[in-house]
Amino acid sequence: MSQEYETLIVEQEGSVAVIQINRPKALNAINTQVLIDLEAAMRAIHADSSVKAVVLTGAGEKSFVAGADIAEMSDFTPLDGVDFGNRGQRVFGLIANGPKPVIAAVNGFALGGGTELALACDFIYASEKAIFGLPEITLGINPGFGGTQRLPRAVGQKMAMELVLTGDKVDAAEALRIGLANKVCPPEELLAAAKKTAAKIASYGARAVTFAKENVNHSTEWELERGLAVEVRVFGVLCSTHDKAEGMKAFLEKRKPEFKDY
Ligand code: DAK
Repeated sequence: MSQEYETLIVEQEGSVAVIQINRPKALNAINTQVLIDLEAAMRAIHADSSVKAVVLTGAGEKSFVAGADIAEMSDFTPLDGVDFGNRGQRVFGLIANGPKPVIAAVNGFALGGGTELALACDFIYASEKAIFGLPEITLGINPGFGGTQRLPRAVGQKMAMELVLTGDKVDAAEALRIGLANKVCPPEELLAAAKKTAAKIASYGARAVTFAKENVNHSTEWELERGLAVEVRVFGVLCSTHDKAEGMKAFLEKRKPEFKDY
């Protein structure tokens, strides 16, 4: 967690890691170096048991991530495009399917790859100044970091179709209305709100949190019967843990539980 990154600022506050994407001159656009750094940071966080939740945001006041880096992509050969896409899918997969919860704190522009990055997170808190959208169609391409797959799962197929085909942007209030953002905050309160929720989740037993995240993810990937079958078995496994015994004992003794993550 003490590692330095060229394009990220990573800090730890208690059990919460805060990752800021830090290329403000390019409105935090995602280039190859951002993907390299994000992959390394997520792997370091997964390996560090002192980190139990993550907040992902953009440096500066204007932008979360204004998309994949158009200047870099403009020179891509087809194979560059494949490499960039594969790296992106790997990184976004580490966020979406990794063991630790990740909250996107969307502080400004979240366009193209920015909306896609936020969608890869477990849920989204947005500043009143946030702007979301998938404008790839206006550049002659299609969303390549999961936007055509994760946006319909978040807001429904028809709403996602309109946003993908028009490239229209939506503000924070509309993002809240369609279920893209969970909460909208004044800009100066956004990070504190995301950190507060992350700290709350981090206060629970890490195994229960990881299994619960996996189970909820199954709900959109698997058929119901399979998801239910795994859910009940996961419950059975958690019944063997210290944290289940402690959580229930603490309730009955009317005190705060002391979870140990096993
Ligand atoms: N890439 C590179 N630079 C960017 C950028 C971007 N996406 N967005 C902004 N910048 C740069 C600008 O070029 C400008 O640089 P300088 O001219 O100062 O050197 C600086 O950031 C400030 O931007 P503006 O001067 O434009 O600022 P404004 O306030 O006037 O406008 C804006 C802000 C966010 C509305 C505007 O910058 C804008 O429209 N940006 C582009 C938004 C966009 O189209 N985003 C989607 C990009 S496409 C794939 C996987 C994923 C993807 C593709 C393929 N594979 C599987 C291979 C994803 C594609 C995308 O995300």
